[in-house]
Amino acid sequence: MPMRADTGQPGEDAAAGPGGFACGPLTCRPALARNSLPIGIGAGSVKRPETIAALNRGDGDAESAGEGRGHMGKRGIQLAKPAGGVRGTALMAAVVACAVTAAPVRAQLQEERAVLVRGEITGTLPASRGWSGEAGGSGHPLMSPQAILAAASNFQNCIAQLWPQAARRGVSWQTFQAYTGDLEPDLHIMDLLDAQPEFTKSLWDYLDLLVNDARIAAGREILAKYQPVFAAVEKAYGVDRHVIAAIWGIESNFGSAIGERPVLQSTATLACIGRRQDYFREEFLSALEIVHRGDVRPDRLKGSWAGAFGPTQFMPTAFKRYAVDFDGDGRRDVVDSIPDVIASTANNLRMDGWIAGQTWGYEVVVPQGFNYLWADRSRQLSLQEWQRLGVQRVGGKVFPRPTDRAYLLVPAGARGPAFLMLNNFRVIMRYNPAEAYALAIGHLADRLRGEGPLGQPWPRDERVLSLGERYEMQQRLALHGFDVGEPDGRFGAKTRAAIREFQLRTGLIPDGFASTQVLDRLRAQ
Ligand SMILES: [Ca+2]
Repeated sequence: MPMRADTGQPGEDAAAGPGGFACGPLTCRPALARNSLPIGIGAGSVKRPETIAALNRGDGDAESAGEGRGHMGKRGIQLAKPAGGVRGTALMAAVVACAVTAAPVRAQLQEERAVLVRGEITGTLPASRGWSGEAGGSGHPLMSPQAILAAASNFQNCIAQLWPQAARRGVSWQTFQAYTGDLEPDLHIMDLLDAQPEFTKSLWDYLDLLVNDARIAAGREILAKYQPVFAAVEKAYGVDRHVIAAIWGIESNFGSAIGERPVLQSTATLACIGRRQDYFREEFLSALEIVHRGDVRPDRLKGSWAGAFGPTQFMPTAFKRYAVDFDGDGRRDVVDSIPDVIASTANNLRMDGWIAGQTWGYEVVVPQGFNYLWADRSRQLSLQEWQRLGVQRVGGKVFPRPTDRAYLLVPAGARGPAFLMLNNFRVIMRYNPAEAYALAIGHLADRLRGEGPLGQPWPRDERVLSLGERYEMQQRLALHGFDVGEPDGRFGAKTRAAIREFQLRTGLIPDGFASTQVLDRLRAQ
């Protein structure tokens, strides 16, 4: 679910580290939506959608999004059938005008670059389930109840106005009519778009959920069952089959958690209502192209609330860029054709810069007294240069390609495991721009290949900061003169850099990890 188009700077940062991950009781999603990636965690047992997502946006700060804020006990404003247009249209116009003039520039920029939360656990609520009627957690003017109601009342007009654009893409009037004629908005998606869970999961809990014995076993079965296809795809695209299988496993739990929301309805809703309309207009029009060309059966074009579909969760625009017809039936069916799913996912990674023969990264041990200022994405050294600095692979193994360049990542700070990340880690992050996500993919791929668990423990006694505490940390850092952007509770590159500087100034190890210790120090200052 490449939400790449939306992110601007893929891989800008991650949900890992300071931010934690937003997770429901059973699921977690790193960043939003590879767009939103619903991670199919134990979907079979999930009775209600739990979205998790910590996404990055803006300066790379991770956004947490989830269904969190309440699908229970909400007032549930009944949205009557979209009633006519004139009043609603006028109100909508007023709201839009307000949004344009009042929104801070930074918020606008963030919006442009935000990654969406793609995920949701699927097979859960029917699309007709209601919207809470509450304002979204983003505070965006287009997410107020009034704005949502106004936009919903104008929904049919909004869709009808997209016809000329659809026609320019080769969509026939017959197709347009057939698939938009009786479309209704799914307003529950507005709650999902703006949910901001107060509590997030730690990176280790997130990895435990995603990379476990059941998923490893299922992945090995998939690799064995489709061995000839994986081999042919690996040969054609040069992408490691274990990484493809890992993406399949993390995105949809090997297809068992794909999402039940009709993609046309979800993307149409988001194209006409709420704060991400420009982004989703492209997705909606691309979804129309897909049904017009007949690549995916219309009744099978279902997915997450953000519109990601199929076992590896392609967004419609990503489908257009990357999908291939590997089984030669003339259709690029990334839902029901396993060869097309595997090859399209490989093609996605290849087109994003995958280097054949290179792995994603290595778990490494950092020497005593190491200068953690070197653990920075901007410091790229060859593996042999890292070795000269005393950084070694876990278990004393050698680096097979010592001239590959890598950066050092300590996602849970100096007390947790360290990793040297190669080019292909960045490629995985383009699939879904969250460190936690990419780390889960890489680690699951290693496990599918037969390697063991990580060699170093996580600092499991570290408590992940709540949303409120993250706001507070940013505010306190800003009070001390550090640039964290506008405090928003989302931790990314800027906040991490500010934490490092504060750690240096106060004699702590400058690992950039947002620990409770750092917060305590800030409070004591
Ligand atoms: Ca095909």
